[in-house]
Amino acid sequence: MSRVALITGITGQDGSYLSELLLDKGYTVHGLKRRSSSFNTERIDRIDVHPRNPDARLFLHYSDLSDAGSLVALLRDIQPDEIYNLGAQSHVRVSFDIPSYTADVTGMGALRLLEAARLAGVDSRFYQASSSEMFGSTPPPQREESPFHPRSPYACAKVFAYWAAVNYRESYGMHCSNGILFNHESPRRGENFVTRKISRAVARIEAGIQDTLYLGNQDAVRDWGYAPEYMEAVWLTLQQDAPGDYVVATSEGHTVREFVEAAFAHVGLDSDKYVVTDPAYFRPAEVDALIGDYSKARRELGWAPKTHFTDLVRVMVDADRQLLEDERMGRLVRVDR
Ligand code: NDP
Ligand code: GDR
Repeated sequence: MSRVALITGITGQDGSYLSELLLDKGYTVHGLKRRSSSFNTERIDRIDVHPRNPDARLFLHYSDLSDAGSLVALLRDIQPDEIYNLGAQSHVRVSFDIPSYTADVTGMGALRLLEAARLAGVDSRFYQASSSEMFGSTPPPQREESPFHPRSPYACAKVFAYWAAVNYRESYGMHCSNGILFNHESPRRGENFVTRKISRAVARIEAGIQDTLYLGNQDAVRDWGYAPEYMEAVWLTLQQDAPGDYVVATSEGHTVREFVEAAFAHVGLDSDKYVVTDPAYFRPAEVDALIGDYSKARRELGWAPKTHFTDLVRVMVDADRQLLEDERMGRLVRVDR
């Protein structure tokens, strides 16, 4: 019998990579998708989910982390072995504009899903996508024991969700684990996160169809890893006999400015000629430096990052150059690079 997983946030960057990883391992994968007025499954469209396909092992269901009843019904019907809660309003800057919504989906959504699992009586392992943003102003290196000091509504919501997962573990003996993931990027990263915004702009500037890249704070330090490798750590977390909480990171810090310079240099351009600071992208409170210590993940999960900063920049810029080329040639673009 193949194992069964439920992924919330399956249409996002991480959900798309995780679903591919689980399908490769023989799982049957169920994903929660939101009702939207436009198509929102672009990242997973390469996987055949048509109900007429007798071999399909990926199934999508309309639901929402704000809708408790639908979550209970889904869990009762699917009876998953593993639940991966990746769904969230995940943009930190936007969370200052829609704080209540962010708290409801990113924070309360996790609690609703935990409670739905309990009420549905499923015997599932539970993964909560926690974030390095929870450390906020706590200086690096941040590890599992480092204090949380969230600096945005998003981070506050993630702290709530983190403790909800711990609480269900302690209260009901559920196998609930948190992955405290530091920033991880890929060609599938949303275009309004800084790395993808930069890689896309570099490709467009090189092609002569964009003049300027407007950015906010370029002094922030982040620990950027490669998303597909982080999904390996996510899966490994739920394969442990005992639940636990794990920092997943590369332990390398770079400023946004360094990312910008490396990306422009990769195509032989000087970033100083194209980048303009726009205070509109500043945040009411910034997180200055996040650099994770992933020793526990290395020790207990046997996980370590393989792709480091320079390669990550190169992979992202080259993917956006190719994407642009495909668009210009009118080729059918599959988002599977
Ligand atoms: P994305 O923003 O790419 O994806 C978020 C997913 O959540 C999308 O599938 C989105 O659906 C879904 N979603 C949004 N609102 C709801 C809702 N109300 N109900 C159900 N689903 C919803 O994020 P990532 O893939 O980058 O991140 C995955 C998770 O990991 C998130 O929880 C994020 O906060 C967390 N995380 C991410 C890190 C990173 O560096 N990427 C680092 C640490 C934590 P739709 O496609 O319809 O918008
Ligand atoms: P972050 O990622 O806030 O770390 O959250 P983001 O890429 O949005 O910002 C990283 C840093 O870059 C600075 N920055 C800009 N950011 C954006 N988006 N746009 C800009 O124009 C810009 N200019 C400078 C930011 O101020 C910040 O310091 C991501 C998300 O995936 C979260 O869901 C996740 O939890 C954390 O990573 C870990």
